[in-house]
Amino acid sequence: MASLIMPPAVPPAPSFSQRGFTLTELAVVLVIVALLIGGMLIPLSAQQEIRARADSERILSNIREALIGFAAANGRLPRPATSAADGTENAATCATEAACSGFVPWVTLGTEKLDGWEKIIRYSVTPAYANGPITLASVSNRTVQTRDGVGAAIDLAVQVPAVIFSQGKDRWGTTDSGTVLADGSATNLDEDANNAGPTSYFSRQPSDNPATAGGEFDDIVTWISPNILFNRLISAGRLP
Ligand SMILES: [Ca+2]
Ligand SMILES: [Ca+2]
Repeated sequence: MASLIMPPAVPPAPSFSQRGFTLTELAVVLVIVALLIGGMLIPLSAQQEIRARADSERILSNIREALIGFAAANGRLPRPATSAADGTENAATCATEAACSGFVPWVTLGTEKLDGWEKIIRYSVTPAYANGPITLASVSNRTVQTRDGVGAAIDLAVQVPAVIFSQGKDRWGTTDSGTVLADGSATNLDEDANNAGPTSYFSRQPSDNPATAGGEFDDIVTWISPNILFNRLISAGRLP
């Protein structure tokens, strides 16, 4: 009788949870945990610094676009802000180069006032581009230099209508409430030049080394190309 023959007992297969982890698996898990903790321990200050820098670059880019839009709508660039507390453009035309160098007119432009370190964004514009309508004959006079391989100052951009920059995390800057922050270095010549303006600026790789040419540097400098500006003004029907 076939029904009396019992099938052989099959032992249940061990489930994953029952057999536990092998030493190899544990080692892999420990390595992954170590990597995760290591990633979190990349100094928080360094992560914040990277974020503040990226924020500042995005803000400067937005402001540059807003300036070009303002020029398309008005035929000229705006003058700097009235003051650290008043972000409307200065009502008075710029009588000097220095009068056309100050803070970005954030209210007039509808842009951010502060960079990633809560410092007011700086702005310097050629008076001829801010006091009246821009023509194809308008000559802009801001310059941006950098440092070559041996540390000499070389031109990066000349005849620039406007320069927009952040003074970075350290050395110089103005807080939201208008407090001017200390320079704090006798060797940061390129940052000193940016702070003083009004027509010559530096854009360089960041450095904490006082002995490097131009000294310590963490400013983020951007500018408007005259040719892009002319192009946009022609597209807007502001120039022939
Ligand atoms: Ca700085
Ligand atoms: Ca200095």
